[in-house]
Amino acid sequence: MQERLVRFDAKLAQTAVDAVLVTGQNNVYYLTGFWGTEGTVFISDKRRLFLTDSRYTLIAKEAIKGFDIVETRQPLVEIAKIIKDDGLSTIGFDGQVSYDFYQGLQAVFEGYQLKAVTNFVEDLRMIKDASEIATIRRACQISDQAFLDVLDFIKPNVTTEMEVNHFLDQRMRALGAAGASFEFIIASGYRSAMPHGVATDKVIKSGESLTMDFGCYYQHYVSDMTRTIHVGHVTDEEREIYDIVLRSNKALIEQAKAGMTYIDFDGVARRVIDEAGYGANFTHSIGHGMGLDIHELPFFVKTEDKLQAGMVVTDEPGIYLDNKYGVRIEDDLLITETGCEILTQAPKELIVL
Ligand SMILES: [Mn+2]
Repeated sequence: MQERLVRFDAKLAQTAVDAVLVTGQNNVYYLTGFWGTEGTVFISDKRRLFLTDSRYTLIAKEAIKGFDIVETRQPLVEIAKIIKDDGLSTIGFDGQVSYDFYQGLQAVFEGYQLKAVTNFVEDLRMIKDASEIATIRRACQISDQAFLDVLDFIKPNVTTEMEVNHFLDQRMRALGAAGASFEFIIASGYRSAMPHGVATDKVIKSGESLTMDFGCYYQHYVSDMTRTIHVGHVTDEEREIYDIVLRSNKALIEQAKAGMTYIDFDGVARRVIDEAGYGANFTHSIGHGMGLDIHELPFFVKTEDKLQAGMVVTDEPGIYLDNKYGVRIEDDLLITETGCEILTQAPKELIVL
């Protein structure tokens, strides 16, 4: 936590504001270790304030080090009082706050210049430290185990998508997860051609494919994994499509490392699918960063930005054939100086149940 505050202070020194107000729950947690719905952080070069109401004061005093803890139900008003004589002129805030909140800021901090510093903390969160990596690794292990277990649970022509959804959710909780990290995508047969087809009451039939995109929260961090399996039997075309997607996923694992541009990160995987003639059927980005949020920086828009060691990102190529079926395979990768480490270890050679 101290290391994170050191990085925060260094970024503050390089940014054209005198202080930053942090209000997002995950960002507050990242900086303080406090988890709760009511927490506000204010950091300038003179002070570190943490403000919460009486429900959380004891928790905050136990969890937080290096901040003055202030009990109040009006955090903004209280901050304005405390910093009155600090000589600050520009206050940074998260540009993703609501318009109502912004109006509140304007009223309370009259006389200060307010400046949106969107992604100030999210930029720091891109590079994971050792404890974050250990937590994400455990979240991935829980998903890996749930995947192995669901293979025994699925009965062709009997089990529904929703039952698979519930099984994965409950199994991961039993293994220590706090819950699902997003609304799972459990799509069988023709529905698997929808990249974001959430579970329905449809029965999974023999001869169909089944895409399961799921993950859990473990100690506030996420896992995010996709496996596609076939049920009953598999055609030559299905085998071929699966092989292309798997080769795409693996090609990226081979090459991903710190220093690679975002364009290349997407391009390495996409090239395999393009060359096989299915470029038009790979309709989404190769992946995204993950951590406290299921989707967080970096996002692989086509820029010359470079991967950095300590990023945790997904590698999730797919091919979707409308009205037929689709295949996606997703792993979570830790980027290192020399390559990457695969955090999701569930089998991904073609499985036919
Ligand atoms: Mn994903």
